[in-house]
Amino acid sequence: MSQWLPQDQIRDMFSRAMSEMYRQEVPQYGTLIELVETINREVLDANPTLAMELDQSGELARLDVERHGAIRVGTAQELAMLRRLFAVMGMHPVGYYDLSMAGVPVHSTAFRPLDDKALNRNPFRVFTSLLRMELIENTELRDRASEILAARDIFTPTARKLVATAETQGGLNADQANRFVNEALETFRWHRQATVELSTYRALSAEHRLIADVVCFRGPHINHLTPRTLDIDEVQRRMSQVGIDPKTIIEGPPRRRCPILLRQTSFKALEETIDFADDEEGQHTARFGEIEQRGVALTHKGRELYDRLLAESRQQGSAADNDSHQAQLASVFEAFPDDHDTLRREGLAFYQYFAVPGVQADPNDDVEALIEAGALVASPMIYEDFLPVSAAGIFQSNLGDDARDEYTAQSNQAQFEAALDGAVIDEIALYEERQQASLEAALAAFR
Ligand code: OOG
Ligand code: NI
Repeated sequence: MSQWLPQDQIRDMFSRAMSEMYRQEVPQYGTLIELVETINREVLDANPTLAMELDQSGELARLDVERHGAIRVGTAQELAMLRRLFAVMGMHPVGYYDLSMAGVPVHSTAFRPLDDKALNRNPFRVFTSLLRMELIENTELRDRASEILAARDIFTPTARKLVATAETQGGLNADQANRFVNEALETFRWHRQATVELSTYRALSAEHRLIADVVCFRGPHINHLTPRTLDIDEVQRRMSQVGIDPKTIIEGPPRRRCPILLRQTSFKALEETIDFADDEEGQHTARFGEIEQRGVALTHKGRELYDRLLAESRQQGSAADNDSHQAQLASVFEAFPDDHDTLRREGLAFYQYFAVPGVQADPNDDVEALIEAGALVASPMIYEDFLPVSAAGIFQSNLGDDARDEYTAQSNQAQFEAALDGAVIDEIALYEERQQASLEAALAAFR
């Protein structure tokens, strides 16, 4: 046995510590978690088959701990150090999201675990955005922002040291891991004290609220921590009963028999009192709440169909309320097959294959024949990533009415990767690999 604590365990410790910290920082988070847990229990009680399927795929166990958070950083150095810090916990940058086309001057990735075992242990993800400084038009303000960012270190000295230790040793022992979790948490903590005077905050905020949020604080406070629900429509309906006011529409695909990708809703950011460096007091909104429901991951072909139908629905104009929005989406998405056999056969979605114990079969048979014969089961592979259009909707709903039009900048993955000091992993390639590996393992069972 290795003397190092498994990365999966460090990530699990970290995600629990983060949840505890956020519960204390944002009381509504606790209320939301209770509502989601209640509704998840109701769904499972009412659907024993679903409960059994989730149990078999290992998803039931992860449901209660599953969270994603989000942060926004200001410099390449910060992003590159985060990459190293998350790697200690087995989290790696997956996917590239350009949000400038939606009027948000950032591009992003998600740090998350990669393989089946790690995902089932704890799929904790952090959506991480980097401010695109070149999109600040006012050069004086841009220089001021760069100066302010250059003067801060968002990592504690001990966190930096332990990351380096993990890299050279190849891991952390239990005591080091405990310290690492506590020290890493500091980077994500909320700070009521801004690093700048109120006037600087106001000037940055006038350029874009998000710029002020990234630049004016000691660190990239975690701005939401999202639990996963099995029924987002029900959560949306019942949020107001627990005193939470959700955004108007649920982002993503409509409700379906076979959920696909990701549906999300959020509630408005808190108004928080900030102490500025010149002893002035002011208000800032940074933190909000969000809920998500995850469905099956789509192949390139499936994703193209999703993007096309979403665009079609958006062209019909935005609906006034969630019910009409969902009705409009549902009618457009009738063109998207809604049973797993068709989704699989048409190569629209990813599946994990399992050999049914005790059934003899010829491993050279066609996959569909093996499924037909009851030798092989295909279980939907959960989408582990994010959706740029949805993310833009979440950003905008929380930035308020002053959200602006598109930036003309091009998406720039190469620039993002240079800042990250590493490549982002292609999410579709990962699903493909996992699907293929599960099929090979299942077929090997028949030999
Ligand atoms: C991130 C918003 C995107 C999601 O779930 O799509 C996001 C942010 O506001 O920093 O978290
Ligand atoms: Ni989110």
